[in-house]
Amino acid sequence: MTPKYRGDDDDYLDSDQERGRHGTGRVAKKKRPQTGYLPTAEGNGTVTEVFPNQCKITDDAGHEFACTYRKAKLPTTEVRERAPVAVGDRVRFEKVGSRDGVIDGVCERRNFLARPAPESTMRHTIVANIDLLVIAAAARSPDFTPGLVDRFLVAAQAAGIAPLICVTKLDLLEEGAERPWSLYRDIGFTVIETCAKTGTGLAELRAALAGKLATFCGHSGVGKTTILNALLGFEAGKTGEVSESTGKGQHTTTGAYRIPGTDLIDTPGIREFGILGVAPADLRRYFPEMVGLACAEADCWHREEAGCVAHDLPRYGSYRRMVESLIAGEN
Ligand SMILES: Nc1nc2c(ncn2[C@@H]2O[C@H](COP(=O)(O)OP(=O)(O)OP(=O)(O)O)[C@@H](O)[C@H]2O)c(=O)[nH]1
Ligand SMILES: [Mg+2]
Ligand SMILES: [Zn+2]
Repeated sequence: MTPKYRGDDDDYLDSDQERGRHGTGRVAKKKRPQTGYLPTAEGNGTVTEVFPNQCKITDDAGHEFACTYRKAKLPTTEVRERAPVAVGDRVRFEKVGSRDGVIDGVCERRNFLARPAPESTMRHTIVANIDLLVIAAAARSPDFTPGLVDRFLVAAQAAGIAPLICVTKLDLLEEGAERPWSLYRDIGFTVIETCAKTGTGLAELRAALAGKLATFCGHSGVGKTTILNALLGFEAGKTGEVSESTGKGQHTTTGAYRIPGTDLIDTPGIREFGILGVAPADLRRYFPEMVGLACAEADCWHREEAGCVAHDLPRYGSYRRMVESLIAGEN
């Protein structure tokens, strides 16, 4: 396989080289038709890891292949994808020898989680065909960041993927300290408090994951890989210290990958998560606490309308920032 890009940025396509090549700006507005996906039954392998020019596939017998792409046969999408496939994609591939292959078809996706690739006009599909998005956020080091959690929650719901909030590093929380994540439980989301060091919450997390293809996402350094290692009881991936000077993780995991022999997908920490494919008018549907509010206007967008009763909700600021940026055509 080609060596993985080992930059210190979010992941390989966040690198300067890619920035220069594709320019800056927003996700392309121009839509290309989305055609060419195969029926799921025509697949004979599943993508477990994606590299710049090839990917890793596991066939239905559990054998691994390093695959390149027969590009002319792959689907075209409404926006340019930064890679022809994503982890979790069901594909049709032709074997070349016992360890290599060529992908000549991608099957329809049941769902997918995507964001605008940073500083480019491309879409970055992080994973496809998953059952559960585990949104990892640390209680401390780095501090709990509701903004990113809210964005992942919106993206998961919009994609039809069940979200679960996994609070990590409970051992670092001072006694009696506030738990800002309780709010999410009150709203109705599943929240599990965990600690990889002491084992707190691991049984509960394991039960929630059972039988599901789950993806762990969140900021760098929150302990995604550490908790996956703890759940599995072996070192599935490398972990790295949180920087003392910045209080942030150091982007230890550099690409999304499915841990061999498991239903668990680890992803690299991301700095920000832009929302794609959500119309401003639909955003309120993904804030369950806003559904059924008794605002004066029946179709209230919860902005400056008279008689709006959403302004006192704890996540109002987060909603408002997101809806304004969607209206402005940002994400
Ligand atoms: N005290 C404490 N430290 C933890 C816990 N879980 C993880 N850490 C530490 O947090 C640091 C970051 O852990 P990683 O698992 O590498 O974090 P990550 O989310 O995978 O980070 P990226 O791969 O960069 O996205 C490591 O030094 C871990 O030892 C925990 O439960 N308690
Ligand atoms: Mg990691
Ligand atoms: Zn309102």
